[in-house]
Amino acid sequence: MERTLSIIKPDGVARGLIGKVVERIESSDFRIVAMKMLHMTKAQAEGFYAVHKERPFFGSLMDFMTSGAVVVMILEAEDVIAGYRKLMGATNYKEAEEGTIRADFATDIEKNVVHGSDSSESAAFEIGYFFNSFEIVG
Ligand code: FUP
Repeated sequence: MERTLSIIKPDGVARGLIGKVVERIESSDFRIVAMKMLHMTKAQAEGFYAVHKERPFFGSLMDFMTSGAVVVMILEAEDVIAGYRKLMGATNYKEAEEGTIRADFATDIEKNVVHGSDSSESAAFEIGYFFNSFEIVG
């Protein structure tokens, strides 16, 4: 069993897409073992995306990720890191495969509705960033 961190980003929450994203996650047999809603501060978003801090889009990404509430979840399943990234589709929604969350709902390379960890190392960091052990169901 593997775990990954999923975020429904501020655009997804503001556009009323929480239910649609959760439906796709559950239909894929990814088990939600933790879930909460929060509004990140600048410092929290900067810590989360620290790997991107030298990238030209970093400032804009920080403004976006702190612009509203997000829903963070831990998903559990076999090969869920790769499986959830497949369900999300490519970062650039124009390159995302048909039927993926980003192909169907994203409006912009930045406002791409969802986040998912890209490796077991980042999943471990990202899960620990948002959740403590008491917030994860067995
Ligand atoms: P992903 O793992 O698919 O979320 O993509 P990255 O980790 O490469 O990028 C993180 C976020 O930065 C993306 F979700 C959107 C934003 N981004 C841009 O705004 N412009 C870019 O050119 C690349 C990424």
